[in-house]
Amino acid sequence: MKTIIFGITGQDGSYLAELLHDKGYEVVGVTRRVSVDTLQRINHILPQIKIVEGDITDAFSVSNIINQEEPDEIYNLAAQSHVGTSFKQPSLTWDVTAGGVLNILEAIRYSGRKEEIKFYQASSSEMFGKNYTVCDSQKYQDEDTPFSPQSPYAIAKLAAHHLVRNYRDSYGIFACSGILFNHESERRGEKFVTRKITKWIGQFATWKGNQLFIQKVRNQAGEWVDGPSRKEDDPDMIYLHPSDETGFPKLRLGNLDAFRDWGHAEDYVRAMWLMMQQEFPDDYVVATGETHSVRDFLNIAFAHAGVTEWDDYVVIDPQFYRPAEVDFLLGSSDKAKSNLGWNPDVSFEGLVHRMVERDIYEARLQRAHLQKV
Ligand code: NDP
Ligand code: GDR
Repeated sequence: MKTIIFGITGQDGSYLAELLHDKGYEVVGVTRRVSVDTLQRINHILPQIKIVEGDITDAFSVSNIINQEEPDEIYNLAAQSHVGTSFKQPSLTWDVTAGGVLNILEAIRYSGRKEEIKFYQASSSEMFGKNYTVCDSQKYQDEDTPFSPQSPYAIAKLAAHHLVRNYRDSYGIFACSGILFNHESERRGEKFVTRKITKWIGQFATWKGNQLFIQKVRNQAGEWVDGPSRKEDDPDMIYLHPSDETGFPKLRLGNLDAFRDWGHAEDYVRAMWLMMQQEFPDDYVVATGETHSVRDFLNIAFAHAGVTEWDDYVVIDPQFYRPAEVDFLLGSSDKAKSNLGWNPDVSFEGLVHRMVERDIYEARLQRAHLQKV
């Protein structure tokens, strides 16, 4: 079996490449030319996979790759995937996240092998936006919940979602969409809220050799007191000692009251593969069935690093608020559970703990390295 993964350098792409390689697939990953190294997440499996250059907004490169490689399965994980950024770069988001999918579908349609290629599209819970279903006073989203996208990203994903269904119905292409709820990991992009938090904790933990978290600090009078001391003139910085000239910048976040259904990416790429092994293509919600606020995430992440009161470490910054917000996501994966036999293995707490531990470890490693050079 041969597969093409668009978006192989991303969080999900790296886990999916590992999974498919372990299952014996010949894996071809598509990467675009950028001025920095984007291969960090797949460096460890590079010798076992093939990398080709392409960009999903370039229809010619997409169809050339599909024609030359003759894959059995194509996974499209490529997107401008940051919701906040989509408000700032809506046109680019549209071209990549919606237009790119059309390019792949058209390339499959005219490949001369459309009956032999299976296609997976990464749809998103963001497509539900503010909508949810209510049953027995329980709020949730499933495959029957109407969509109400709230951002250029979600609108582009919804256009792509409809394209996939349309190409399935019109041309008989085995095309399916996974409506995946938020999934994170130690490899999550650093601009998403979960990783932003755990990365900050890791950096702060190792700042000046801080044995995170020092709950007792000296105040101006030289007495040991609870919590970080602050210089009056700069409330955005943390000073662990009154004599500190330079402080550590506080963690700056936006809306802490948004609720998300957060799982681990390793579980979610397994669901993608399972969808592609079915006799008929279909769309599936993939979620844990639990919802937590950003505030809950902060509570567990800081607690795991030894801090129960994190208010003094966090600043609410309006620049991280979005023009329109999605307040509540909680997915029901009953269909995926019964049809695919899929269940998540990693709990919410387990996810947060893994991310915190890895970021503290990596920050310490980096610090140890810096001390040697
Ligand atoms: P990432 O942002 O980590 O990865 C996105 C990938 O898309 C990267 O490999 C990126 O390449 C690639 N890419 C971006 N633009 C282009 C382009 N023009 N041509 C080719 N490749 C491009 O996302 P995730 O791994 O988290 O998510 C994977 C997919 O699933 C995305 O489509 C996302 O929208 C969707 N999704 C994600 C969820 C989540 O919670 N993670 C939930 C629901 C849906 P580069 O490295 O060069 O930037
Ligand atoms: P989301 O993820 O928008 O759900 O999209 P993100 O982690 O960006 O935001 C989650 C919630 O946290 C709030 N928030 C902040 N978000 C970011 N990024 N930075 C902050 O500082 C911050 N402070 C608070 C947000 O407002 C939001 O409510 C992710 C992406 O992976 C999409 O590609 C995917 O489709 C969806 O999940 C499902």
